[in-house]
Amino acid sequence: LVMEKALHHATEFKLFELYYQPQSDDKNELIGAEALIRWKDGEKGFISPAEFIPVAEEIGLIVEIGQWVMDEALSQVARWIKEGKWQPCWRISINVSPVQFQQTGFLPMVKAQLDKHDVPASCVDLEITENMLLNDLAASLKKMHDIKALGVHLSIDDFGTGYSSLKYLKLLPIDRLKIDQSFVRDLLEDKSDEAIVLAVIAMAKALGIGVIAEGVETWSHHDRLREINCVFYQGYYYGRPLPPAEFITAFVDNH
Ligand code: G
Ligand code: G
Ligand code: MN
Ligand code: NA
Repeated sequence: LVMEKALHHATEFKLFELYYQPQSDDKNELIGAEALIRWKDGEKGFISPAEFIPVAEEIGLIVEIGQWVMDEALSQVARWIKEGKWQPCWRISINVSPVQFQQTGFLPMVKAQLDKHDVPASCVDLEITENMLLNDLAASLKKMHDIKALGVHLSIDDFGTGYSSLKYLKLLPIDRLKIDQSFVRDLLEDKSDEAIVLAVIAMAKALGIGVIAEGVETWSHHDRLREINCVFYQGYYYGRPLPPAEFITAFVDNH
């Protein structure tokens, strides 16, 4: 209840921030960034989204918060494009909650945000999770196709941890799979995890879908992933999520 009240307050007064984490390719070139919400409470310090997003979903506030995230990320990227800090081929990845995706207002909201901001739709990547497809596959598929028709990209976040069947993969208009960090973490020690990552990369390639490995923390992980033909990467090894100005200093200005 305390958390609910604080969340209402934070949403009303826009007390959230977005941090940006770099995503790169096998030549170590930037290909985009994931926007990650941060909430700094005066007393408690940073409260993790892993803690407050589920509460926001439960009380429906996630719809408003999700809209704020999209508005903020697109204003930021529009500014960066104007300042020559963001290349049009880079993508801004935005996390979408299943609760948000299922709203009838979701597609109009995305469309309105694209109209409002000077950002090409092709710069936008929406991260959805496998589990949001379970409720009503036909309706979800239609919504995904409508989103794609706007020119926006779609990724499956935390791939491998959900319940989706492989047969959906060929149906879904998906641009990228984000291999969950749990598979990447033990890649070097655990033969099964390595086999899974290898299989996902091969399968995605055959289906014409990109793959991004998440949670890449060390050079050894990066090196092994390269050996098995992974092309896109994200993780602390390349960079942690940072506030906007620091993101630009670290990953754009100094490259
Ligand atoms: O950034 P961090 O590791 O603290 O994120 C924890 C969890 O919160 C992750 O599952 C991440 O996807 C989620 N998350 C971070 N930012 C957002 C956001 O803007 N919207 C939603 N729906 N989830 C987010
Ligand atoms: O669920 P999702 O993939 O959106 O969550 C992304 C979360 O993973 C973010 O909160 C981010 O802070 C975190 N993250 C990003 N890179 C790494 C990493 O290399 N290691 C770990 N442990 N977490 C990471
Ligand atoms: Mn994500
Ligand atoms: Na993920």
